[in-house]
Amino acid sequence: MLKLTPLLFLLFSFHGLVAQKPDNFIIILIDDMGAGDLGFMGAEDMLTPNIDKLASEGSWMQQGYVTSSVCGPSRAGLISGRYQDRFGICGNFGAQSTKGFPLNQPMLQDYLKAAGYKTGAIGKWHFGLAEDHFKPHHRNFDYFYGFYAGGHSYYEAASTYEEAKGKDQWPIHRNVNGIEGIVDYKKGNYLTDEFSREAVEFIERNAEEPFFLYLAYNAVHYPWDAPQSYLDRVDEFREYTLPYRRILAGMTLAIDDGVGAIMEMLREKGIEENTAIVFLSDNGSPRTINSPHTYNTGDITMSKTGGLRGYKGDTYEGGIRVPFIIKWPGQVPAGQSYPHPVISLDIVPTFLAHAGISPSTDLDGVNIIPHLQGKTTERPHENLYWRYMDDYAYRKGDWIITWNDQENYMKKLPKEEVRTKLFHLSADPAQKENQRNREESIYQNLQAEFDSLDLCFPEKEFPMLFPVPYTRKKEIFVP
Ligand SMILES: [Ca+2]
Ligand SMILES: [Ca+2]
Repeated sequence: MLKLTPLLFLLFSFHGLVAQKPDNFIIILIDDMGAGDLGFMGAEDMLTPNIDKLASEGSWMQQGYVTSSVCGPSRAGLISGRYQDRFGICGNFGAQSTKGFPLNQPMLQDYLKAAGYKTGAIGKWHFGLAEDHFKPHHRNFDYFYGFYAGGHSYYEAASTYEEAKGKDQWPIHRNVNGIEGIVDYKKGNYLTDEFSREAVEFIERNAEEPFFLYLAYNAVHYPWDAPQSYLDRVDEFREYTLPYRRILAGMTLAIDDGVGAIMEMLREKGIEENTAIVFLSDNGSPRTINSPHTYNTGDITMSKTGGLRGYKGDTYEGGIRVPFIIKWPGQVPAGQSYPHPVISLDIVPTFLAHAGISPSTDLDGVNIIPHLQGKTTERPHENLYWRYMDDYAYRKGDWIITWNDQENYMKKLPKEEVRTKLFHLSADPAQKENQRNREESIYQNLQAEFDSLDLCFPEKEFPMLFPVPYTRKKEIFVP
């Protein structure tokens, strides 16, 4: 009997006997972009014509969440479709860490490569580097161009790890088909432009295949720096009073150019209509230079939260709600702003559903397409969970509870006195009115649901890769 590979099977099962290839998948992940940092989301001082166009040609998520308020855990949730606390990731793998993303937890590319997709990762890896098996060329990425650690200089890269130590100038790798290589990086080249160029070339090379491209810019993360050419263009666009807002605008424009170049290559190759693009940030605005040292909504920092409370590192909305766009011709309505909560966990199940792949484990996300198409008016998620070290949040409907250590270190409150707050997000999206005293039973209900989930993590087949959060398995913050 003829044995079909999963991909061939898919072709026949989805399209009858017409050998039409499945759609391509691109994830464009930005590092530390706030919900107030894009033109179409209301940032009048940001020049983002290509990203704005992407949003107008697709749907953008009014309540687009990620699973963590910092880089590493957020990426782990996105790439697995599961809350990363399930498999022990509740912190960042630093450059010196001996740990990495668990081998027994599938990532999106593991599924897609097995189904015949060409897989490419470009940019920041951040899933571990201490052992070979943590690295992208051993995790089913046919092609990788980028760096393994969490932060990087935009203009310089060393050729050895010894040389790079302490400078965030890690070697830039180009790994092809399982062979690791180090690039002779030309000093002065701007890393954002290099990643864009690599992404465009990956698409050009693989236009005939079904492909998956994971493009993880390290911009607009620290160190904040943009070449003069981008600064000149944003200066032409408008005047900036905050010098770092101007630099951020330049860095953002570089990403926008990259998005434009990717779209152009898709059109040139005639695959724009057959390619899904998800664009999102890994966490909210960082507290940065010019930061107001206040725990409340600032919106005068370099990066802006768009009026949301809190920043990167907080489980307030400003830390976990991000710009989030899906453009997918024929699948996702154009020009829609989708009102219900959507989370990065939904990307894996959405792509796998299209590719006809059944995941080998339960996923926390859902296939978002029927929701975006209006085939169901139900919310994709009734409950959502967040945990980052001591911080946590749990949303049920429009109620959310949240505990944040920022009040410990910013307001100098002893941890024991920092209380969990309750907000109603549709009535109070800026989280100004703590409703806990008025709605104690709602609070108790959400807290109990949060605890019952949180106490199960990590699941028994996974080690805890970071110190157990202080609040887990204790009830010291629950009166
Ligand atoms: Ca980040
Ligand atoms: Ca925090």
